[in-house]
Amino acid sequence: MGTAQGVTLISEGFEGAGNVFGAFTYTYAATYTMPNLLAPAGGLNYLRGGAGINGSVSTNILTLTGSPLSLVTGGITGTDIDSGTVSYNLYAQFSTYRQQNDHGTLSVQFLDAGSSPIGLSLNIGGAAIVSGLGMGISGYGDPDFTDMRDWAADSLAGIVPTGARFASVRILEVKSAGGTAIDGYMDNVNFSIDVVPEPGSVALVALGAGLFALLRRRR
Ligand SMILES: [Ca+2]
Ligand SMILES: [Ca+2]
Repeated sequence: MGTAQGVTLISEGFEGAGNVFGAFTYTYAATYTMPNLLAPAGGLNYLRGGAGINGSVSTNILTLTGSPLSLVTGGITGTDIDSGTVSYNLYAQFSTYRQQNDHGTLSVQFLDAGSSPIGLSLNIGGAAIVSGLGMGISGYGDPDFTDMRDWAADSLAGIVPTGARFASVRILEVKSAGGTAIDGYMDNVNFSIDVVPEPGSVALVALGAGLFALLRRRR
C-alpha cells in the first residue's frame, strides 16, 4: 500500500472566465432556477448545455479538457489500483429550466493502459434526477414563474477497477423538443480518488471484532 493521500482530479465550480469542460455558463442572478441551497454553495455561476435546435431534441457533448485523466498520480500507483485499494468519488449538482426537463449527465469511463474501456461508464445526473426536482417561485426576476426548479446533488462512490490507468470524462447534454437552449444545468463537479486500507487488513480487523463479540457473548 502506497503513502498517497486523496487526489482531486476535477474540482470545477464554473466561477471563472473559463472552465475545464469549455462550457458556457449562466449566472444564478439570471434566476433561471431556484436558488442553489446545497453545500458546497453554488457561487455565482453554473454550467449550461449550449445551443440546440428549436422544436427538436438536441444533444451536446462537453469533453473534459485533458481527458482521459491519468489515475497514476499524486503518489497513487498502478499496484495500488490493481490491489483494489483505490476508491473513487464522483459528485455534481444538477438543475434544469422550468418543466422542459433538459438534462446533463456526467460520465466517467475507466480505461486500461491501452485505452480500452473497463466495464460500463459511471453516470450521475440525467433525466431521473432532473424529473424529480422540486419547483417553486425563485422570488426575483421579471417575469417570475411558479415552476422554477430546485437543485439536487448526485454522487457515486466505489473502488477503481483492477487494470484501470485512465478515466475518460464527459458531459452529455440533452434538450427536449421545446425551446432552443440545452438547459441541463450543473455545478460543483468533483471527481477524486484515494487509497483505502487494504481489503485484507479490513477483513482482519472485522474478524478480530467479531471474535471479541463472540467471546463476550459466551461469557
Ligand atoms: Ca458555481
Ligand atoms: Ca431548453
